[in-house]
Amino acid sequence: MYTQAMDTAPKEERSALEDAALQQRFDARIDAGEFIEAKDWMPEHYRKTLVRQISQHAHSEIVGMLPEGNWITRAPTLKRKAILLAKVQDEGGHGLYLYAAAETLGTSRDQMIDALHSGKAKYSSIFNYPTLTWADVGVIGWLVDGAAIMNQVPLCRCSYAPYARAMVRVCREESFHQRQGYDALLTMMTQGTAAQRAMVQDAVDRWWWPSLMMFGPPDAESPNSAQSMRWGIKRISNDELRQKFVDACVDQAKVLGVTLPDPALKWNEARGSHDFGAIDWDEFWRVVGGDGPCNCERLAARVAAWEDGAWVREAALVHERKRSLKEAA
Ligand code: FAQ
Repeated sequence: MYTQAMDTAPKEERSALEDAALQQRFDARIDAGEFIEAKDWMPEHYRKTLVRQISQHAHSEIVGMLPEGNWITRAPTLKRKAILLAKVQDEGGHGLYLYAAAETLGTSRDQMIDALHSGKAKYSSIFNYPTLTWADVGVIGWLVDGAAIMNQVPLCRCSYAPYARAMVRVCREESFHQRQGYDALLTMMTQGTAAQRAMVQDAVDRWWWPSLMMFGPPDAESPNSAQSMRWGIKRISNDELRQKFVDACVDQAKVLGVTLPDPALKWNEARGSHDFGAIDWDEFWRVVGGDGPCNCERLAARVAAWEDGAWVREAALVHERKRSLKEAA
């Protein structure tokens, strides 16, 4: 399929001296906080890092449609069904903005989808957990979208402009997603039965730790962070974002009337933040490595959706051929 990439002169046509000058100018622009556009020169490593992160992000959005999509037919009211339908559709849209942003870097949609389907590309660990009850849908909105916003607001200032622009729109929509989840939980906690309140607490118990893992490994064990921060791709570190998320959730949990499942969670006056317990990083790496509760199911669903959609892609191509023939005539 087509790509929107715009490249500068091929590498072999440029001298080492020219390359050094381009690199110097690029570094100066990054240091000055300027945005880099698709047509601008950029180092190959910067381009590859962006393709990796943006495509992983896009994959996360479309795989992320699956756990919640599981509940569309079983939403408790028409209002909740309409909200959930719109939310899942938004996630598909986020995937599209992000694939389009990655395409500007010279990689095709087909290459990215291939990498996902063959298991070469990563997507967020969080979507490999099952949605067992309706409360899980609310908790995904509150915690998973909440973590996503915490991580993604700084990406609106990412040095690569097409990614930053996509993130502005994504973040606006994510904040509605977070609120609808919180609202669904609040309804169950304040107007629901004891069984519904227990269902919410159970969902919080299962999603809390995986939500903290969404921010990625600790800074000291994050191989990409230092360079990505130097380039202004990431603006705030994995650990700092995780801490901000924990601090924000504590009060929200109090208002909801749920307990966060961490006995070590407590306010630390000296740090002005909450201390929290140890994250099970073995579990995180197992899930990232493909051995989570739903990895096989998620990938199989994506591959099946791709195969089932082949006729739509063929029809779109035939339609486009006919349209351009007509135009030429
Ligand atoms: N899951 O060196 P770092 C959403 C990998 S969207 C799986 O720290 P980096 C919306 C990482 O890729 C959620 N893998 O890496 C929604 C790297 O592997 P690689 C997705 C993870 O890139 C809500 C390795 O570990 N959001 O939720 C994870 O500097 C509800 C070492 O890590 C984004 O993608 C993980 N959790 O930092 C949809 C945001 N964490 O590639 C539906 C953009 C790390 O070297 C319903 N991405 N890894 O082989 C980012 O901000 C960054 O890429 C991080 C990771 C922070 C995720």
